[in-house]
Amino acid sequence: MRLPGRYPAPSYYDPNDKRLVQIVRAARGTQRHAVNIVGIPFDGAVLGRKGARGGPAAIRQAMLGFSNYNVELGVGLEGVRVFDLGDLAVDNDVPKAHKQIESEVTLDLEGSSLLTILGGDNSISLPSLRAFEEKFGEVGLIVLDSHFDLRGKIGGRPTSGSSYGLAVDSLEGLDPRRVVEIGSHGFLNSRKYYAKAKKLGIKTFTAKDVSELGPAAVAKEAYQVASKEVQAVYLSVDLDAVDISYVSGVSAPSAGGLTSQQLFEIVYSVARQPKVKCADLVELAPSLDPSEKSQRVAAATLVYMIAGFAARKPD
Ligand SMILES: [Mn+2]
Repeated sequence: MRLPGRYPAPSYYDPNDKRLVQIVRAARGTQRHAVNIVGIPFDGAVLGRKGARGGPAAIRQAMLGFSNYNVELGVGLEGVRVFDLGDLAVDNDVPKAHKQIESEVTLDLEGSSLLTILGGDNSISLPSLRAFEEKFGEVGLIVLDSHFDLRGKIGGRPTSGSSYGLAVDSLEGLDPRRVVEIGSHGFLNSRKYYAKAKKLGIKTFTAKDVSELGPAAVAKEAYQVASKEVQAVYLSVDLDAVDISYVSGVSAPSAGGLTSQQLFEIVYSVARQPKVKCADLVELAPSLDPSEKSQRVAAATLVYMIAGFAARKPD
């Protein structure tokens, strides 16, 4: 079952400045050659502070702040097809919820389109990746996150910190040498999980690497690694990759993270690539940030995903 996604109405009408929310249309099923948006308001597996179930609604609300043209990129969104498939109604129980997510996301994946999934806690990336692998076979993965999220199950259950660990352990189509993790920094990870990443052959870029190499170079190399010899790449964005000064409304805010501009540049560059067929955006917990800054950064991230798709060269 799905509940329709709701967008606010613009407070004014200017024929020279159509707002982005006026481009988004509701749809019952996934559309071809389009950006399809689905929400998963679920935070039953979060390890720290809850609130991510409010993410999809808050992101849609914050979409009101955007127009359809980007001066820096020279990219317009007037011609892009954007459809909202609504929010999944999922069980509170983690294993049940994950089964539901896996079967629903399977329905929404489509080779000519970009499916954007609004979380929800980071645990939803695991069933989404499972659906992705079932649909496309051998796949690659690019992650933006302050944490490696390479844990195993805790208490027999997946958590918001285990998605990529369980994915590389259990998905045959996901070779860890096609996994790239961008954004680790500070005292936020353990030596053991870093060693696990290295042992598995996961490519890592720290937040410092992003500053030194530049977001565009990191995005380019990440895509080369993740897309090698596969037809489909999944992009997973944990909003806690961004520094706490921009994003405090997440379960685990991070001091010393990426700037929002760095995140946008990487997301845009990756979303432009033809093999990227699904992107999730997780961990926004709007109740933890009354200033509403975090949801604006999250919504802008979604807009850069849409812009990346709009800027793709026709096949
Ligand atoms: Mn995470």
